[in-house]
Amino acid sequence: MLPKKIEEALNKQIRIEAESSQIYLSMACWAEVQGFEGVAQFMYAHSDEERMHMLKLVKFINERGGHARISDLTAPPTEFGSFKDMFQTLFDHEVMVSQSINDLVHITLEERDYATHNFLQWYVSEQIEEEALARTILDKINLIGDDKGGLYLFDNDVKQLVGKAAEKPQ
Ligand code: OFO
Repeated sequence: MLPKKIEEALNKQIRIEAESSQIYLSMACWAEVQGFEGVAQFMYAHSDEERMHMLKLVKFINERGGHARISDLTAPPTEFGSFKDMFQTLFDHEVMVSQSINDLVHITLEERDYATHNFLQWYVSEQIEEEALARTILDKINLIGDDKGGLYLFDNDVKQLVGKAAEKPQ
């Protein structure tokens, strides 16, 4: 049985994952209308991943006798300034998600809910990867600056990352 406190905390995380999915979907649209196909593909794929993170939580809560609650969401921005700003936003967002997962893990220890603690380890590893990926992309874009040719190559580069992410076990 899922302790009430854990159920509530996991439901908050459902909302965070759903909002992450919406933010990356909005980033995909912003990149796509500017003709940056690689970045758009990367963001569409990332948005799908976040939805999968959300669904994993939904199933876990319901299977353990809780009730996953689907709530309203805060609308994401629709403009992101520059690619550098956008990837900085992505990185900062992932750092916030990692903090939220850490807080959740902490609550499971307080409540002695070792099943949920074990379940959350997948998210802990996932966040290490996501932060590392966002950092790599940010480093690249900081090197390029506003150089148009560089951004074109960057867009192609990011496309390769979509294929690699698809090979990852879920
Ligand atoms: Fe990108 O974060 Fe989900 O967990």
